[in-house]
Amino acid sequence: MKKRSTGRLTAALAATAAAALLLVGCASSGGSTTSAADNPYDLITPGEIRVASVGDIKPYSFTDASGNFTGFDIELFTDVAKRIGIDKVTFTGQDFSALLAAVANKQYDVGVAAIGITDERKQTVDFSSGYLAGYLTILSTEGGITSEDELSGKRLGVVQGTLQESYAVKNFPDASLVRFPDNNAAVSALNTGTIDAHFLDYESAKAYIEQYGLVSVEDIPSFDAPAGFALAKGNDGLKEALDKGLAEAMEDGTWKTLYEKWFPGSPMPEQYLPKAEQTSSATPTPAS
Ligand code: SNW
Repeated sequence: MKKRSTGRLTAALAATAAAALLLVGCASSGGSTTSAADNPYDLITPGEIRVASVGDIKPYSFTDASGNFTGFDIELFTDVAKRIGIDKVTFTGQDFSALLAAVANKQYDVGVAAIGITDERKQTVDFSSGYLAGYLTILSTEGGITSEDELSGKRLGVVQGTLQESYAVKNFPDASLVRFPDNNAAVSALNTGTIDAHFLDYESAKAYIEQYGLVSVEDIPSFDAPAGFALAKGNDGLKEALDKGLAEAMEDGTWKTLYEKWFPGSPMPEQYLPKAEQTSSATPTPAS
């Protein structure tokens, strides 16, 4: 009796063990259902978003005195991540020229750095919907060039891989382009007279103007390439979630609050405001 029951127990244990093995097999090989449920955004580390950014594009994205990332893009992304259930977001600085490849290779989950959405870049990565549209600015020194017409024969700085670089190649063929890894290096070169002008994003130009007493020469509209969050191609789960989170952040006024905080005095673009505010500000102002 005792013996028989032990026998049954052994058989039961063996069956349980076999079932457990089967489950392990499922999870490791055909485990897409299990892992998709645990990691719906296909993140490198489930529950955490690893972001590649740039540390010297103030006020979009930059590192503060303690080395932490902050700025409009950083706070907006962190807010959107929270809305999709991710509280842990880690930002790492990269040269801009390396950023999209690093996202495409899945070294990072997302790229956040005022990255303009273009068809060319869409060959490498996917983008969320746009969240910011503005100008590209030519920056010079007091007493330096005063218009883009004076660029001929002058040394113009650009950060490698930016829209400014491709714009300059196309539109300023007579300028001699000097490519830099980042804005800080280019602005030092401008301050020491190694280059005659630097071409960068409007709000960063404004920040350097305030810091060094530099001068804005020209603002070139870049509304056809609004900034978006970059992510690896085909990660539709993450893209759809980010788009939904972004739309919510725009509709409840969070986007506007962050815009006013980081870009004070800049003209308020209408398309990212809550719908009710778009309608009212779209109403023509009576002339009188
Ligand atoms: O195209 C603009 C957009 O309209 C907005 O003003 C934010 O900046 C842009 O996305 C352009 N940004 C540059 C680019 O995408 C430089 C980004 C950078 O320096 N990290 O190449």
